[in-house]
Amino acid sequence: MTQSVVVQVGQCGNQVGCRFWDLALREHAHVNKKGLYDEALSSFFRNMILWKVPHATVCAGLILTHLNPQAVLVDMEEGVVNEILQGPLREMFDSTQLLTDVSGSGNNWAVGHMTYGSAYREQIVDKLRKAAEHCDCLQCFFLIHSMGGGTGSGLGTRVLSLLEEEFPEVCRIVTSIYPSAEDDVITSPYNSVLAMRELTEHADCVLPVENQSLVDIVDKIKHMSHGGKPGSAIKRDSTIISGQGGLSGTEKPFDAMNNIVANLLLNITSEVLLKQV
Ligand SMILES: Nc1nc2c(ncn2[C@@H]2O[C@H](COP(=O)(O)OP(=O)(O)OP(=O)(O)O)[C@@H](O)[C@H]2O)c(=O)[nH]1
Ligand SMILES: [Mg+2]
Repeated sequence: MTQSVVVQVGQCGNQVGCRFWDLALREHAHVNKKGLYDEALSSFFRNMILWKVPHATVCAGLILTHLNPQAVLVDMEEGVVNEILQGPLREMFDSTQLLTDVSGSGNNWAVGHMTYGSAYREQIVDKLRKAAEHCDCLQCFFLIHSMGGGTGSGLGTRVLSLLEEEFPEVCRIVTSIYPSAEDDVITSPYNSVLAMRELTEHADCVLPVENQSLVDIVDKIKHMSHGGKPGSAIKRDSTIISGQGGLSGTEKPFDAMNNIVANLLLNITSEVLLKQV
């Protein structure tokens, strides 16, 4: 069975990443009602008790204990990662998977790419290697980041080139969130262009997502679910845009948009996550 590692960089990367983990668990729980740890789940999560038993092999039928997402969380501000550590997913991550600084990249690609990229190079490589070592057969890295923010665009693309350097044979799939025309980050067009060049050089596959399109889709779905269109098939608490019933608790401003991206990622990986069911 192959495994994937998710690398979430910057505010946007981490917020989208969390929606992904939340929805992945809900999706899997929906089809695996007995709560068993199976091979499908092992492609994205480690079952911690199992992994503490020497020579244990992953096999279907084991009870879920403590799940640990195969992820590395990087942000040069602490806020979002701290929020994750105080939220419903807090039990899942451990400190070896996290890398934060305090001041952020100030929406500046160069600060993320050059300053933090150089300062944290060793630590990032170390965390990526640790995540890779936990996998029997590492197939893919999923990088999630924004093109508009300094950390997401700058450090995110630096992480991408480090992945290529360290794991040239492992596939790199990047989910890049592009800014909308009304983006409040004034430098986002510059950051996006600089990051785009790096993507063309170092990514195997890029899934570009435009924030404006997400806003439009959320508006449309909300309109339909509130009876805007007769015969609408979208439920009010549909997981397409809503985190209701999930681990997220109260909805934050970007949640509905991020749920769409998380759904997109789940659809790509569903073959892996649901293979066993
Ligand atoms: N879809 C979506 N877009 C986001 C989210 N958070 C921020 N953005 C967008 O991402 C861009 C800003 O990037 P951030 O990810 O906030 O910045 P960062 O990577 O943390 O970088 P610095 O704050 O400069 O260190 C803007 O275009 C925002 O609209 C999110 O959770 N979802
Ligand atoms: Mg930030």
